[in-house]
Amino acid sequence: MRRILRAATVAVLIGTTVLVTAPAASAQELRPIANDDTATMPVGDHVAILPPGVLANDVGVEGGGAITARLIGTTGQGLLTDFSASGYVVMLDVVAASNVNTVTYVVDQTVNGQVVTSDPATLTIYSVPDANDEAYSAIQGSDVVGNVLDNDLGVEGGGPLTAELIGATGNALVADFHPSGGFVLLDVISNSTVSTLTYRVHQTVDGEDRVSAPATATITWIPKTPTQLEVDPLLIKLGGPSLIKVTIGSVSARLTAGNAGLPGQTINFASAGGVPLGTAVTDANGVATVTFGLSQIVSTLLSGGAVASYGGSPTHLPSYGTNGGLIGT
Ligand SMILES: [Ca+2]
Ligand SMILES: [Ca+2]
Ligand SMILES: [Ca+2]
Repeated sequence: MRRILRAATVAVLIGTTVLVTAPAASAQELRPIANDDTATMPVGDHVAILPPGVLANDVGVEGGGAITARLIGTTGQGLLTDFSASGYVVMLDVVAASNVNTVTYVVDQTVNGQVVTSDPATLTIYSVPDANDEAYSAIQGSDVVGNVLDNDLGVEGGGPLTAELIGATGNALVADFHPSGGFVLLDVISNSTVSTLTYRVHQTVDGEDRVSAPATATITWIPKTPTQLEVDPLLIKLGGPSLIKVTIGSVSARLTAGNAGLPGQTINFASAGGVPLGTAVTDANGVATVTFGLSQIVSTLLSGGAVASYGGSPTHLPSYGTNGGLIGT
């Protein structure tokens, strides 16, 4: 009697109307009830359903022992690597081409000293797009352009992937976030440290909208203040074999933050005596070079070397005078 009432409750939960009549239940009719389950698996990835797993919505006979799950069979291309009595299920999509996999199981339970078994139930695992995190970096005050879908994977045979922004953190302005996955972030206040964009991926598969788990793009903003600004003696070159014949020369400075060059930054060059040598913008390697003429060379030599500075404050080389000097032979 109790068991029948519980069965009716479950049926109502899944939206079916059941008329409960009340036959006298014999001991043999007291069996656990296994209810179907669904789960999603990122294509090319895996799904793990932690205990109670498939048993979470299953019903044991009251007064009986613990219910346990027992595998009957599977369909689909996914590789079932774990199926335990606790209801724990792990499936891998080793072929990265799954669409729908099923795992059929029954529930066993000891009731009145006898093991009784439910009717089979099926866990249906739908493959969904695999959204993966990614990382970008950009210099403070600049912008970063990227595409969150670049490293994401769709279900084979499904429609195109589209990205849906579900959250953003940080000071940078999200100037664009397009369903194609493309985004533009602007560090308009030039002091961002980290920005994140959290999104999910949609794909139409078999006429259904399959939705990925959320993934996050993390943008690390590199401080504009360089951690290192150096004039490399090897980068200081004069155009002739001797001082007398020098007509032109150049000096370079390398701007770095961490281990990376800082491209696109303006470096000011001057002699130590304050005579400007010019300005130059760092290249992809963070190196800026100015070329200067004879009078500047003389001035530079007389005042003891070249100095590079960066930003609004005169960031003179801490190593000036050793590796900051102008070298000429
Ligand atoms: Ca179940
Ligand atoms: Ca991604
Ligand atoms: Ca993944």
